[in-house]
Amino acid sequence: MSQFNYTFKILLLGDGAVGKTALVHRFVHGKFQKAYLMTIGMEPYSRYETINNQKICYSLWDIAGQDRFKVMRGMFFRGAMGSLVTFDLTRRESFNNATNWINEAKAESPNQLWILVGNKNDLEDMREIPTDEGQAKADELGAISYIETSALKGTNVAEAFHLIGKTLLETRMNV
Ligand code: G3D
Ligand code: MG
Repeated sequence: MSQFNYTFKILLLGDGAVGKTALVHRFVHGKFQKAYLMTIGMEPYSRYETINNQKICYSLWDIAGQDRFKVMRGMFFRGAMGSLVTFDLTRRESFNNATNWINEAKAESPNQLWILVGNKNDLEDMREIPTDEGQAKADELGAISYIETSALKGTNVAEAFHLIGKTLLETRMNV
């Protein structure tokens, strides 16, 4: 028997350099690391928590964003229950591409829940995407939420993962 009541497979998606590895690292290890190696293919992480007396394993799949890894991504996407679709608040292109990311992931696991994450909100002077635009896109594409984070400062990072975890737990416990 598993020591967990639930294991949630959650993907980190988004263009290269939006901060996926920094976010997952912040959530799992509680700190920001200055220099990251570029993610090759996929890097697995896990964190365990008890929510509503249920032992949860977050199985986090940090997916490489670069186009050259595209061929191998489909197999990582299979069976995903949730995604953090991440963009960089200071780079509009990464915001536009969020649509492609969720479409690509939903093609493999259509029933997953996802949230739209605008990362690097510590760089307020360089911001290109206003909050209401992020919120509008999340609503339009059917995300359960829009959240702005800073992996550097730690702002809203745990909240983003918990939002997915709690919603998954509620939907699983009610079936
Ligand atoms: P990725 O996994 O999406 O490819 P990384 O992105 O986590 O490797 O981060 C890419 C770059 O953005 C890194 O900078 C990292 O330090 C920076 N970064 C990540 N999150 C934040 C954040 O919240 N705020 C700020 N200011 N920077 C962030 P380098 O310089 O190493 O390329
Ligand atoms: Mg990475």
